[in-house]
Amino acid sequence: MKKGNELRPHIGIYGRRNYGKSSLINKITKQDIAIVSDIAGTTTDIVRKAIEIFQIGPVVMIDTAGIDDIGELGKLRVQKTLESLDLIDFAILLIAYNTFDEIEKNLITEFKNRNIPFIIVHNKSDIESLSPDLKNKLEQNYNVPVIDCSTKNDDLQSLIDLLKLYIPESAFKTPNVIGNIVNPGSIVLLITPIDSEAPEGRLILPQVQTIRDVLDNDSIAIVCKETEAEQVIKTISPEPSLVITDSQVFSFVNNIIPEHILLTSFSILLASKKGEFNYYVKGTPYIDELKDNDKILILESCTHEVTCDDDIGRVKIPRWLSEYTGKKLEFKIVSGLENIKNINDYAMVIQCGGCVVTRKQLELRLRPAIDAGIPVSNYGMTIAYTKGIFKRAIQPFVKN
Ligand SMILES: Nc1nc2c(ncn2[C@@H]2O[C@H](COP(=O)(O)OP(=O)(O)OP(=O)(O)O)[C@@H](O)[C@H]2O)c(=O)[nH]1
Ligand SMILES: [Mg+2]
Repeated sequence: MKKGNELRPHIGIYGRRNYGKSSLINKITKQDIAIVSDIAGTTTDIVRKAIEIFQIGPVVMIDTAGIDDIGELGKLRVQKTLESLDLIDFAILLIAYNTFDEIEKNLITEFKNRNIPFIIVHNKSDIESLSPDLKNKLEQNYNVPVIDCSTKNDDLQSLIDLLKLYIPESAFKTPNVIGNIVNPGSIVLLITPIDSEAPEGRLILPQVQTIRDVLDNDSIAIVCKETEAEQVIKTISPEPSLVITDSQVFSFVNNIIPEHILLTSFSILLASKKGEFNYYVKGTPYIDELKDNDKILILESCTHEVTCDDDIGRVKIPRWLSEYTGKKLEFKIVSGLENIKNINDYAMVIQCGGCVVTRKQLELRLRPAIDAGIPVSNYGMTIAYTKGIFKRAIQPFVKN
């Protein structure tokens, strides 16, 4: 499935066929986005729509196929619906006709397994309103709000108010880590090589996001290529408090930036915004333990033509890791949300910066590896490690 809109909370709607999931999406978005019909199984594919909810801001709504679908194709649809749980920050469980049994219970178990907050919406109240007994029972059992509505008659304002209240702030606010490192007014020097692999006419997403973070922190961003970096360092006054470089020129930049100036890379910065920073810090030194024939799983989150330099995961990291360890290593690259099979076969997992995915998505992506006790690292930290500058590169994020 295509990803993107990494800063928007993703809200998924789940429930049985024909209960009004698509109607609900249309009502919330005030648009005819999803096909609605009285034939059960109308929605067969995941439908995503970026919308703006007043006071929450931009979100992505995800409509899914009914969780009770049957037959060969139906089972595949249910599987797709369950896979979409790895994308979302918040779920709406839609019920109707006061029906709540194993199907709904299992869905809630799936939400809970992934720490997905949710609310329960009883629809079609114009046909049968939510019984006070069921409402009480659900509210007590699950400790979540349960509301009654009709997508046919109601304006759903109370649902939108609930969403505002219940969507966790962490789903739409990414921490501004620059603010934890430097004071407002400080100069931050960003080093971005422009070589043949750089995308034509633009900067890649992690660089753009970092510039925005620097500005949000009322700091000053100076951007140059590595070829001008030494000159910039010598001429600007006061000197930069922090230098953020593209990992690929880490060694070079490490040599020209005086030791007392903090230095890190775009992807390590990203790892501290989202992802599993502490696990990466713990997992990266495992590089020294790698043995011949160990398998390394490289996870890249994006369709790279959009954002990243795919060469890093596919060519450079394998090369640098092999050179550094002197071992014969095997690499497997998995992109996007492609299924990861046999996680226990891997000695180590290395994740990209994840600039196009939400924090939650990255967290869920790495969970199987972390649960299996497999060391995880990320692109920036792995590169820093193989270049002997790991300690310096994570120093800005280590609390003294
Ligand atoms: N009376 C009444 N009918 C509704 C309500 N909400 C939806 N419907 C009708 O229920 C039928 C199914 O609605 P959909 O929105 O397509 O349901 P869905 O859950 O998306 O169904 P699938 O895509 O098949 O899983 C349509 O005929 C809707 O018009 C409601 O609140 N009241
Ligand atoms: Mg539908």
